Amino acid sequence: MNTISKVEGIQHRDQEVFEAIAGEAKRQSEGLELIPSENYVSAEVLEANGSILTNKYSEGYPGRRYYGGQEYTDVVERLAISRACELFDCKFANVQPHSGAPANLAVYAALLEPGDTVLGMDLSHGGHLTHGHPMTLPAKIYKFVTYKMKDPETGEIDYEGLRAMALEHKPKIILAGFSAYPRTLDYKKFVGIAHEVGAITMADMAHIAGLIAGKALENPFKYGFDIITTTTHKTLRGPRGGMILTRENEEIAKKIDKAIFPGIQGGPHMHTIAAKAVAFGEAKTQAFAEYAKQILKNAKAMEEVFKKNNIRMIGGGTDNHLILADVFGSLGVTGKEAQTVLDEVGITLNMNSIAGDTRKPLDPSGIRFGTPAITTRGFKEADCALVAELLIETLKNKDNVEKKKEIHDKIIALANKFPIPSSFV
Ligand code: DSN
Repeated sequence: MNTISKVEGIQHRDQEVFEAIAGEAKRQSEGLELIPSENYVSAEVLEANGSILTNKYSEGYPGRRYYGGQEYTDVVERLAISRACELFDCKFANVQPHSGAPANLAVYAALLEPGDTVLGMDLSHGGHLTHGHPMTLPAKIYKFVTYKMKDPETGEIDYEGLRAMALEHKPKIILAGFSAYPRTLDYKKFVGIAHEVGAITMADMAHIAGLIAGKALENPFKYGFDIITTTTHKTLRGPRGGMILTRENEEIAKKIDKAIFPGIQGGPHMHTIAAKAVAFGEAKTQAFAEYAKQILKNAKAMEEVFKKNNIRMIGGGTDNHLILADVFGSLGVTGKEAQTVLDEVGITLNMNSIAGDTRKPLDPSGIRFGTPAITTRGFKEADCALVAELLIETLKNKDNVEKKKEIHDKIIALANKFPIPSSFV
């Protein structure tokens, strides 16, 4: 398979789309990607994702499909399933979810009746929209109650509060997981509380799946969690997609399969499933384990620089791949201003609300950033410390055009030292 000729094809036949892809390739290559949920896939993942498997309809599951011609798609899906189970030490995997939101919806649909209760982390304390934000479909069907951090300065979860909520609301599912939380969770406590109230335990590990696969962070299954949902494109470094893992309960796994298809999805995206299989194969290697550990070391190096500059971090720092910094409280720069000015110098991250934020979500007090993507490019601790210095220098000089130009040149020079692993333009 020759990816170059494919792109020459686009270049010659559809200049408009080609130019947009080429522009994005340049942006990804010359800028520094600090959005903690983004990453760069390998050439092999990209190849599988761009393969002719996109032509195939495969409703159903391996060995029981509704359309003919499945001899190769079955191989691909079985490989993805068995590799996922080996990687995360569980018995069942559904690799069909198109992304994290449908994966979470499918678990709710599989295990809850309308009106049933889920206890998850509050969005403003690091949880995710799909854990019950009022504007989402699940929140219109099910009842969500939330727990919070005990103290945003340490990041420790309020486990007494969580237990009290569980005893009061008797949730069917207790959900651990986050998209903007920098500390580790005490999975044992979650499982203990769930057992007290007869709840199923679900971990949404979308952000940290790669860190768990690489054994840099602990696996919730080790503590008896029932279900894990995840995306496959963040730290796991696979294609854009989702996955649901069930530790050992076959009845739950069967309900989840039915909830995905025919419940909420139609034909699986077999090209993406092939790319997931390739990514899971990569995640089993020693090189990936080293990558996962380096992500954490790099985040610590950035934490040090933020500490040295007296910039407040929610949770006081990080145990994982991300940092949530209160730039409004510490530097008087809003999250939106920070995101915009950093884009100007070639650093991409996202504005983010922080616990107790007095500002609005579209112009919050915080920024969220992390190290998965730059670690893939080969950045080590000293490089990440330099990035953190440049980031802070930019915020301190947000109106100084000359200074920003100087920083931008430094960012391009730094980025050019670390090529992105795969791009077909
Ligand atoms: N959008 C993802 C993130 O950035 O955390 C979560 O869905």
